Amino acid sequence: MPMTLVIANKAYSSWSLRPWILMRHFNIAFDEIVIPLGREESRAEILLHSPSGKCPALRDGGVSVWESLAIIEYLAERHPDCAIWPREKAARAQARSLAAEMHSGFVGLRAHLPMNMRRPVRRFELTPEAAADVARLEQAFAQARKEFGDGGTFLFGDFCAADAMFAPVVNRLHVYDVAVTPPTRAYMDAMMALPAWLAWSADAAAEEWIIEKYERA
Ligand SMILES: N[C@@H](CCC(=O)N[C@@H](CS)C(=O)NCC(=O)O)C(=O)O
Repeated sequence: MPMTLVIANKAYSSWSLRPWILMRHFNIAFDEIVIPLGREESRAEILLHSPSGKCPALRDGGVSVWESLAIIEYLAERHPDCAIWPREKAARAQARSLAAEMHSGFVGLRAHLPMNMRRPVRRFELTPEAAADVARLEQAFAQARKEFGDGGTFLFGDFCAADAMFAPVVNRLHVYDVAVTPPTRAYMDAMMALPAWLAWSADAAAEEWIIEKYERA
C-alpha cells in the first residue's frame, strides 16, 4: 500500500512542498490528501492526520510521522536505495546542517515573504531581517556548491533533501524578484526546471482557494 502524504494548499504551504518534491523527485509512490487552510474545519481535518495540527504529515501503514524534517529522515531510512542525503559523510553533514538551519531559521524571510506559487514576479522591498537572511542563504549555497556541488547543478551536485528544504525559498527569491548573484540564479533555475517542481506549480495554479494574508506582499 502506498504511503499517504497530507499537505496543505500547494499555492502557499511551504512546509508541505518540502517532502512532496522530494518524494516526487525520487519516484517514491504516495497518495496525497490536500487540506486547504483558513477554513473553519481546517484544523479539525488536519488533526485527523497530524497530532500537531500542522501539515505535512505522512502515514505509512501503522507509522505516522509529522514535521517536514522528520518525514524526510523517515523517507531516507525507508529508501536507502535513493540518495536522499548525499552519500559522502562530509557532504551529508553539511546537507543536514543546512536542512536544520532552514527548518529552524530564516524567520525574517519566511515572515516577510510568504511562499506563493501563483504570484506574478514583482519586486518587493526587503526588510533588513529578510535581506540578512538572503545574504546568509547565498553564502550557504555558494559554500555547498564550491565544496560539494561539482557533480551537478544542485547544492551537493544531485538534488537531495537539502535542496528540498530550500525549494520554497527558491519560490520566494523568484516571485519577489530578489536581487541575487548569477550562481544563485542558476541554482534557482535548476530547481524550477525539475519535473517535480513543474508538477507542484501546475497543481498550485489550478487551486481555487485564495488566502488573503498570503497575497499581501
Ligand atoms: N515545523 C513544521 C511546520 C508546519 C506548518 O507550519 N505547516 C503549516 C502549513 S505550511 C500548517 O499546517 N498550518 C496550519 C495551522 O497553523 O493551523 C514542519 O516542519 O512541518
